[in-house]
Amino acid sequence: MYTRQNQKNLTSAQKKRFTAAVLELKRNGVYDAFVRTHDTYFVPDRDRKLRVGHMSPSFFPWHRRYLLEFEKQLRTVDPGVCVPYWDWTTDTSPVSSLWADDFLGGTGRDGDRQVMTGPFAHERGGWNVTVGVREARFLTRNLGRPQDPVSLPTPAELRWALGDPVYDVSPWDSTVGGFRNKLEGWAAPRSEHWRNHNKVHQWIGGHMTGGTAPNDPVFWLHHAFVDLIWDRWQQKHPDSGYLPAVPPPLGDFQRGRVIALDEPMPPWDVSPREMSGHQRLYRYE
Ligand SMILES: [Cu+2]
Repeated sequence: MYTRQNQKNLTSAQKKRFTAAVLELKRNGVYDAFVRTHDTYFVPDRDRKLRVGHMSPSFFPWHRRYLLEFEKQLRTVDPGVCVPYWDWTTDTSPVSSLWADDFLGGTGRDGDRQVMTGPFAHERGGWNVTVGVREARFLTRNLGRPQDPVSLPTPAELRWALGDPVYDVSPWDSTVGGFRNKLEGWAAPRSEHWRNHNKVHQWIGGHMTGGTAPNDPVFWLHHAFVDLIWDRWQQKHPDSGYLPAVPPPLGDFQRGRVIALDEPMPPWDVSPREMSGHQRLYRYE
């Protein structure tokens, strides 16, 4: 049992241990295997195949397992480390301690968006992007997208998602509401495309906007908060649960494309039911 902390409360020693463990996983090749897995399972609606990681009900349990696997690897490097979370509804500044030189480093520079500060700056030698490389091997960010500003989700926007007592609704994709889609962030009026989780990816910019988003270590802190939000929703709606409870019926367009409560979520042999609680493994503080 261990405790995932709010990143803003970490001591400088804890930050150092976290980034050192991440850098070690990068060095030994484990990190890039995780980036590849995320990219492989980044399957959009338009692809007529199984969607397990995104745009589908198993978004939460799939990422919970994904974070747990990553955290397990971190803890083999340093048993005192776990994934912190970033509450992006309250810690909204592009110059907060999260983006400081002693933690994740800051935004990218003008022009090529290259991150120049912190332990993941390319020039420090420890952070080569190898998966999903377009042209450059350095990490990119564009915090807040100043040339066309986006803002982080507000507490009200998060409450809007948390207030929905229905976990997810047919057709189980990116087009309609339900807590999962409101939080994942595809359900939006035409005037504004992103909500909550997706908006955070857009606010960070650079590598965080694509299927290889875990190239940016802030991915883990973002998704730990998403994982915590799933907890909050469960506490708020104790009589609600994961849907669909059973696979869509024969003839349903989404049959074979989404995961029901007791079906395994590749690449693991674990179901959403088995991932719907974590209290014996870790807690949030
Ligand atoms: Cu994400």
